[in-house]
Amino acid sequence: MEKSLSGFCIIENTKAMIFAGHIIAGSFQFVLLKPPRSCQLGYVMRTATVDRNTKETRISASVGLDGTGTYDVRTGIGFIDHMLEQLSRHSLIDLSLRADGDLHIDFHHTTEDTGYAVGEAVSQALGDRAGIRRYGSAYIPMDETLTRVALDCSNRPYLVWKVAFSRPKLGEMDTELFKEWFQAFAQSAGLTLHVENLYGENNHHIVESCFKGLARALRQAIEIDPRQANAVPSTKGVLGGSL
Ligand SMILES: [Mn+2]
Repeated sequence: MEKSLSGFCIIENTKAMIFAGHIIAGSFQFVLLKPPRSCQLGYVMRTATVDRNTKETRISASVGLDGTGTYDVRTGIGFIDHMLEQLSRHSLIDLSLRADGDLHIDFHHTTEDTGYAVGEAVSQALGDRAGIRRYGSAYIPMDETLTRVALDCSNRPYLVWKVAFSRPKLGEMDTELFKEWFQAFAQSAGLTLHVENLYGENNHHIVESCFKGLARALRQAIEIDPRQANAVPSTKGVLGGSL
């Protein structure tokens, strides 16, 4: 077995198979995925669970980065549930989320804190970020709407949000809160995240295309690159801390 216990690493590499493992929080799990034609890729499932409790919200978030896009989401805000289900489904990140927040005040704390919790879980599951593709981008059309999302799993949190809504509310949800969710997610997941709605009229389409774009871009960026499965994709050699 491989001596290195940190990050993604090749532990055996033959003509027919590549086995690789990822150590998260000291535990080693090994799962074989369906093999592509000529080789089998074995990945340790990259998972993490985050419990985040404040006087405003109590949240438990679990993610599986090497999942199938299965989800079990209950935040008490129907629209956020709908968006996070899209995020899971289109990123193939398995997501289990429970949030119990101060919705009697408004949706602000619960929206923002679910972004922090899910982002933190993603960051923990990424570990030292070795082996990932790092960058991802997507154009997402929804009827009359088109949105572009580009991101870098840089661990240098930064959000560019060029998204305008023509209505203050979608159902009970304040549309201004969507930026808060993306800001929190970018911060805790350690993403440089650029989201731009290029055009669109329907506010539901506009925000949903942002979440789907995030999902698709994230799916690319967190995928293991078999050409450099044991390397941190940075000339600095690290993707962590304040760089
Ligand atoms: Mn929808």
